[in-house]
Amino acid sequence: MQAHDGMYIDGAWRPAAGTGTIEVVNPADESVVGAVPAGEAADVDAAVGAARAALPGWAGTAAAERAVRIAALRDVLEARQEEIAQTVTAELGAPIGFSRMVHAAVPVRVAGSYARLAAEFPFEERVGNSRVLREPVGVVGAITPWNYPLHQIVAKVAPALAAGCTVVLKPAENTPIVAQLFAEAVHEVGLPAGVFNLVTGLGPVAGEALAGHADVDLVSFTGSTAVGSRIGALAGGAVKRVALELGGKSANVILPGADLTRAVKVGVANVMANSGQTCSAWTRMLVDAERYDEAVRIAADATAKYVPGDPLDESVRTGPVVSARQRDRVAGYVARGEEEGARIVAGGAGAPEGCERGWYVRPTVFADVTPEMAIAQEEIFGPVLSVLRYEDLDDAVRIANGTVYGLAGAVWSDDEDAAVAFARRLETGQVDINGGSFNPEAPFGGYKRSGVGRELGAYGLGEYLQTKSLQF
Ligand code: TXE
Repeated sequence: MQAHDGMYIDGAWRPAAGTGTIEVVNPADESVVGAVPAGEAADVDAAVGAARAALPGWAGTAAAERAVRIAALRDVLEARQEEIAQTVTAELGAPIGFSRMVHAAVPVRVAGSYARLAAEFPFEERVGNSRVLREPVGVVGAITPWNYPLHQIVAKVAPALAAGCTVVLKPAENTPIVAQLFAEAVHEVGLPAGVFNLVTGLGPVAGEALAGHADVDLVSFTGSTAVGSRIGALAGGAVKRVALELGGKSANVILPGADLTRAVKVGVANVMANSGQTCSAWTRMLVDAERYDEAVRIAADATAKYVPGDPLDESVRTGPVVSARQRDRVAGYVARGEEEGARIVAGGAGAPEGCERGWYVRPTVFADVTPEMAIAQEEIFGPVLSVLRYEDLDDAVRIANGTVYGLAGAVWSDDEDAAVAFARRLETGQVDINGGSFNPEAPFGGYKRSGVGRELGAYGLGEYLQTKSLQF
């Protein structure tokens, strides 16, 4: 796999300040995929300087012209989808079919939506005797995770560019090569030098230097709640804007009368996708006491079909998790669930059969989970589903809202109005009704400790704008 040994700064690949490198390892077989430079504060400084210098030109470029550039970027991402999918599979371990369908395809849709929005968004409006101008916030520091590596990049960079901001990206250390591919795409469409810059590196070094940089106007971060809270504190101290997309522990509430088989099977698929490494995954399934045993049986049967294997095998739906650390984290929670008295009905501890190499875990379902257990409270970030029992709708609301998180969720009912009424009671940023389907323009983000701000669509664009009013 081709990796650049420099940083993309000011429109060119430049040597890194230091000599340190980060090895990128394939989670499926532990082979080394490539190496990227480990950026330091000096690299971040150079990138922020380039972004600052490029800001007046880009902010002053007509929105319609910015839209044309974003549309061109979308086209390059589309043309390079197969290469992107292969790269994500090599770095993350996602099954190749999923990499094509989601990791490579969704960013094309998101970039396309921002090409449209840049052209159509009302950057100016009249409010009574005032003219309200929506102007770019300035230089954006974007820090992204590895779980949907290209999507997370595009969901920050595309709206920032549409708004007229310039960007320095620090991608996750596990998946930096797809970020380099993104920088190549930016280069190919000829965005002015300095509008987009890439610094690869470790979180506590390059990430921290970017988040704390005095000349960054907005930090947009997706990752763990622990790091997000630290970045929020840094930004708050410096009085700069911040957007945080953090963890989740979303509830999939199956109301009495819903199609149980469908709700449970779709619920299992939602948790097992991407080896459970999805912040919005419905990791808690809530079922009424009467149908609880039947739901557990369907969930166990459905999960048994997720047999882990080589992500390059087209028939495999479950790959490894991203790292040895992530595998150990999942194993720790599986052990914890058993200690707490939950009952394993599918999967369990240890590596799956035939997966001696690579960071594989067994897709697991816990029954008899009670709301206070750690496996029902904490984000596991692996293919582990907890099935909980509720007595009535008030109980279901109490359990669903009973964590510090509030990112996503689902409600199933044979009566759509009842499902919507229930969804109104949930403290969460997104709810899928009877399965839902991904809308790249619907606002995405958290209530409570799942984050601050929204991504995607016009709401996501709004994060990168500041408002000025002129009175007449
Ligand atoms: O996340 P980190 P990790 C959750 C999930 C997972 C856990 C740990 O539960 O098990 O987090 O994953 C950069 N200053 N999510 O350790 O560390 C880092 O380099 C500035 C949920 O991978 O938060 C990377 O680019 N930046 C999540 C990014 O932050 C720092 C997706 C995320 O890494 C930094 C990923 C610092 N001090 C993990 N430390 C989601 N919301 O989808 C790290 N980083």
